[in-house]
Amino acid sequence: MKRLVVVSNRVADPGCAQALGGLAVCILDALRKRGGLWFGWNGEIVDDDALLGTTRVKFDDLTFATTPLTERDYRDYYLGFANAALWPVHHYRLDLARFTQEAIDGYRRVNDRFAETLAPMLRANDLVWAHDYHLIPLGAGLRARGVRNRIGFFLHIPFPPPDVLVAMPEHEWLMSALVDYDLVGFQTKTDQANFCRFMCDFMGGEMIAPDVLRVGARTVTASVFPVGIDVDAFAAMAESPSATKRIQRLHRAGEPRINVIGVDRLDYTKGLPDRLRSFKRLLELYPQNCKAVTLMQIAPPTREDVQAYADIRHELEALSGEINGQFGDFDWTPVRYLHRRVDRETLAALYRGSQVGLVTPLRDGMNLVAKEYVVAQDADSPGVLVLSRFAGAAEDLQEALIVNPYDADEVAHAMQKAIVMPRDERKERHAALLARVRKHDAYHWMEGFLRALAGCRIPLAA
Ligand code: ADQ
Repeated sequence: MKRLVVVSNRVADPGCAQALGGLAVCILDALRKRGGLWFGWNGEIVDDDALLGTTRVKFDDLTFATTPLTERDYRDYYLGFANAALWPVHHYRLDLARFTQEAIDGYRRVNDRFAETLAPMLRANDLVWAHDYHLIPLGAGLRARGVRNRIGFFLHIPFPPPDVLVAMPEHEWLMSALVDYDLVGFQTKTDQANFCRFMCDFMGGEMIAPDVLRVGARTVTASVFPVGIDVDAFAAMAESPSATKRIQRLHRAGEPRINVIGVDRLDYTKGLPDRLRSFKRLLELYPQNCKAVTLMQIAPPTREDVQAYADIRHELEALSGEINGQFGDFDWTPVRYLHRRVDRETLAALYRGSQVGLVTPLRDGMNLVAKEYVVAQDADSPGVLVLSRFAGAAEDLQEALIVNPYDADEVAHAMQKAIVMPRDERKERHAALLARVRKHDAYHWMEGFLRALAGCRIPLAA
């Protein structure tokens, strides 16, 4: 089996297994099976270029090679281009995108440095797998340094329609870098189609086989690999005795009959203000829910150095205060908003103790919360998933109640339908959803990608 080299913006800390998300666990598992190397930023920021060394740590049979960023890199590459330009553009939010030359230069600089550091660590037969929008030009940087290995790239976020993408300065440079990979993986068919359309309409590419594009002298495979979760591990957490105790506590605390749950990083793509407005409409359109239904929204802070994130936080706090002020009573708080991280066991228990899972992003690559909610349910009396049509997960999870998150009344009606749904229908929908989540789990995703990458033709020498 070929050695695997994973490159991502952040490298997971293998010493904190409890804190790792499902994807990190599954990548670690693949690395353990094949033996491998994980390379990327260690999360530290230094103020001097002279301190930019690479640290190698061996953990079991794996090597973790990590490097810090300088303050300038953090500002320009990470905050400036990755999070203030690429993230909004890829989520169709040109209105929030900020483009500066410093940010683009910083993005080039860090990708170049990563390629320069990584290239000498590679062996002839390694499979190289780069992750996400922070590292789009990494493959091109490696090729420029003579690396001829199979290199794959997976985009965890959406790929926007060409007309949105062309509004971004330097999009040609950036997108032409993608064809230096042998395999580019997407979450959904929509993303794959947007990519192929862009390559054909704007870069002179042509489809030479299903999923295979020729662009200039390069041939690249573009396929769909929907991300999933570690189903058994998450189900075990939701069914553990400590989870059961937590659920009992949840129901004793405020005595709400029905709990609706939302769990998202506090990000403008997740549609949190629209979600609160939909909940308000639920209380207005179906007043019988007053004192009977609570929305618990867990939204930990993220990227707080970017202005758009501070704005969304204020908006959310104002809206939850407004709803609680207008509808709340001495013995009932309609919206419980927690602005912090929660450990995964508690999260699993909260999902299981909630009759409605509300996952309503305005745009999302996949959305793992939707899958976690399904897996955490008691199959004998499961809750109902209300899912945005703009989450990648909606392409597969068709037995959820699919909604348009921009339409507050539609979401309110769906919530009401979920609240009163007969048990037989809940069981039927849940069984179908669980089968889909199980089929496309984290291992299926990882194995599928690596098999496709290993099967790509070796690039010809220049
Ligand atoms: P994210 O935008 O981070 O991921 P998502 O897929 O929902 O979105 O994953 C979030 C993860 O963080 C979930 O595992 C969730 O349980 C966890 N989480 C959220 N809030 C938490 C809290 N308060 N406490 C603890 N854990 C919390 C990006 C893309 C997605 C894509 C994933 C994976 O934006 O579209 O699905 O990558 O490819």
